[in-house]
Amino acid sequence: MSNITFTMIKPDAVANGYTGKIMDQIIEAGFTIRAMKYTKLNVETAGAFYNIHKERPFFGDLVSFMTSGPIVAAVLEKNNAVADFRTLIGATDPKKAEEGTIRNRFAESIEANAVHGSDSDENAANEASFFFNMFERF
Ligand code: 3AN
Repeated sequence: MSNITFTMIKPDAVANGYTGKIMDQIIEAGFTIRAMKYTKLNVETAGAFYNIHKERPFFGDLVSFMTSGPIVAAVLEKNNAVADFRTLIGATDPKKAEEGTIRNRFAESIEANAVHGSDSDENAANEASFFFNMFERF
């Protein structure tokens, strides 16, 4: 059972004005914000963040999409955070995301899919410390 997960509101959702609605749905679902920032990835930082996907055919497109505009990064706390957050956001492909999930409500496509959510406790810890130092987490 993990207590933290890491999320990003991706450039599509920020540009479409959904930041507030998405954060509201996250908080309503019982997550507490432990760190948050509005920032923009560049080719180097996005490439490092998605390093595990570097051999995938969509890697180049993913990096250019994720650097196309500002994002909101956050560390969230809740019991069973990783699994519960992935349930809240829905499937990677919004066409397959369940009704009412964040991706069902706000995502455009499998690439522009509104939010990121860590897929394991180990990745949650790594991703949180990639974005936030100890003075930025409360
Ligand atoms: P998730 O974000 O649901 O954990 P991953 O880790 O498989 O999904 O993929 C990371 C990101 O790569 C996705 N959020 C999505 O933006 C992008 N992605 C995944 N699969 C594809 C695909 N087939 N085509 C384009 N982009 C993809």
